[in-house]
Amino acid sequence: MSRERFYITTPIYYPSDKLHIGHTYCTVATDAFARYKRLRGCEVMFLTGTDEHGQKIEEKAKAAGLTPQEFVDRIVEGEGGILDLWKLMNISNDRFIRTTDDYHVKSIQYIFRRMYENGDIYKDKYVGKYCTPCESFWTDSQLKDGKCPDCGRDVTDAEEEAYFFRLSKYKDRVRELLLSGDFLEPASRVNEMIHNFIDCEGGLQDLCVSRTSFKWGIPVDFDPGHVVYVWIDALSNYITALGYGNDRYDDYEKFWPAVHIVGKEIVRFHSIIWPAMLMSLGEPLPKKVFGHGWLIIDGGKMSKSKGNVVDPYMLAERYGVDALRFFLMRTFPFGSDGNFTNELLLNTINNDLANDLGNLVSRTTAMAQKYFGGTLPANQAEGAEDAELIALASGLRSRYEDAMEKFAPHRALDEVFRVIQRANKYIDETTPWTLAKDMELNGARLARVLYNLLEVCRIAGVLLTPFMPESCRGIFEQIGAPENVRTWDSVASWGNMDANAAVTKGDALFPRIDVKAELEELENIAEAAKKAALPDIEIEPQSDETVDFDTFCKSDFRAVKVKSCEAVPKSDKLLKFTLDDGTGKDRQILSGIRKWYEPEQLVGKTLVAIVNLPPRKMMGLDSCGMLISAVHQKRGEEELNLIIVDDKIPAGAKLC
Ligand code: ME8
Repeated sequence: MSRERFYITTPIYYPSDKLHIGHTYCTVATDAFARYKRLRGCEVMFLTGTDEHGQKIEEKAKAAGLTPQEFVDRIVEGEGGILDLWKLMNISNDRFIRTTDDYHVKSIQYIFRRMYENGDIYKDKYVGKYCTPCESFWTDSQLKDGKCPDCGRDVTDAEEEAYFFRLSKYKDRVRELLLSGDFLEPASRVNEMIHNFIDCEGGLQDLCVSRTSFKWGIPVDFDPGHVVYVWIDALSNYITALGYGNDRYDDYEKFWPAVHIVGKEIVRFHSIIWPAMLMSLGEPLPKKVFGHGWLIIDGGKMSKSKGNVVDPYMLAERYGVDALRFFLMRTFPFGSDGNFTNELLLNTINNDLANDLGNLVSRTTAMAQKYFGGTLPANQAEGAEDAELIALASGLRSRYEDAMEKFAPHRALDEVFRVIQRANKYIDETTPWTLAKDMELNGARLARVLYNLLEVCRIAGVLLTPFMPESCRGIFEQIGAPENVRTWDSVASWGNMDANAAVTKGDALFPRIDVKAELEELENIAEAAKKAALPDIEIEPQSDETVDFDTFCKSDFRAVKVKSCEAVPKSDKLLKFTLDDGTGKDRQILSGIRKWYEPEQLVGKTLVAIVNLPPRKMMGLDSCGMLISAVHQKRGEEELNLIIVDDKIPAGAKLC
């Protein structure tokens, strides 16, 4: 009998920047589903990749002084890039597609041509707004206050020749699909799609699928001025990666259709446009689209500009890949949004992993070592406390399966942890350390208690493997579980652990975290990252306000020579200058530039001061005028440079 096949995909991500915890969340979830299906014996194809074309990438590459291909290569394959991130996160994808791969390009041209030839793609005019300096087309909804969203300038009405996909033709079939069974989940998204995009005013509109205003895309081979506009290019990856329309792979018949795991903001593309494209091509429709929620921060979206993007590399390196994978799956119900906080992360690691799971394994293995030298005797005695634990653990696999089949990993984990917590309670109930006081009398009972605990560790280990592959391997090694009891079948029933397994006590699987200290540290790291993301040098924009010449002339700027300069006691900002201003009398000015200068280095220098400001007191001292500095921001911090002029300028010379 051939094995059940299962094809699962993540979205293909834009390599326009480093990926963040949100992308990691989706990929880890998809990885857990893929590993779960493999554990069940399915033949799995797990695909992820990158969506590399489009105007945004073209612009970013230009700003970085690179060709678009060089730019995406760096983000995808470069050090610390997307491939590295998935390797670090232990992602088990079978294939990785890049939309710039030759075979994909060829397939897209084939798909586009087929849809053109069957009449579902036609040429028409795209009516929009055009920004001449940016050479960009915009739709009305893209404009910001009626102006170009990039440069803020006026736009003009314009037309561009473009190809359109006859999406409207598939309206009824798509509606039917959305309403059928569980094609789109969570179910709440079905009404949202129908209401917002199909039964809305204007109904389902045809879709613009080509552009002539930028170059970074797959050329339409029969009309080379056009490039295929993103969604046909991107969505088709799910079949081109199997060999559809190319001879690179030959897995289409074998694996299609897929389950698509996507974020909620692209559910529309996957549940409406993608099925309609497949209908046009006469191909089978996807098995399912699951729209997961967003990880949000302080109630809002993560964004580079807000400087609150959470870095998965840093968290995985600090707390462990498995701990991070686990946290993401355990904490946020998969279909809903979840608020990410460092505190939640650290507390989940401490409570679930260090306390509940880690303690169960370490207490069990330590006691098996201490009381029986690592191997339990065959002579074991059941007790009254056993039944409840065994019943709960015996039914775990089917409850877990139910949750995983419904794409509810948080619920599957909840079931596992209920059993782990019950086992910890069982330790308190059976008090093995008391039993150990009289081994002759209670040795057999103690052996059974420890066997039951090892068995819970094993069952939990098997079911946690899709989430924490490495840590579970560690659990199996410590409890001495060989390969044949690490399988899906072996957790269908209780008691498959060998009674005489060799238990070893290893290192703590999940060290406890000092939450307070770590929160501070994470705060510092975030601050530093925010700073690093700031522009190197920033200068204040020039003023729009004009000043009339007479007013300007009233400001009396003079060259002044520094006779002496000293720090003002008790002030960390001020320097006190005694200046020769050409009048024959000393002038005293206080200036807040101590941070940038040593007083002695300024003595003898010729500076510029405005001398007709009213005198003011600072730290009890008179300051008569102000020294002029140039100011700019360096990585978000103000920096001042005194204007130091040529020493041949005599003291008191007027600047005008
Ligand atoms: O949309 N929380 O790529 P993309 C949870 N190239 N998930 C998040 C997230 C967050 N804060 N931020 C991103 C694209 N994601 C297209 C897809 S598919 C044919 C083309 C995840 O780089 C989520 O899965 O913007 C979302 O759908 C995806 O990243 C978007 O990635």
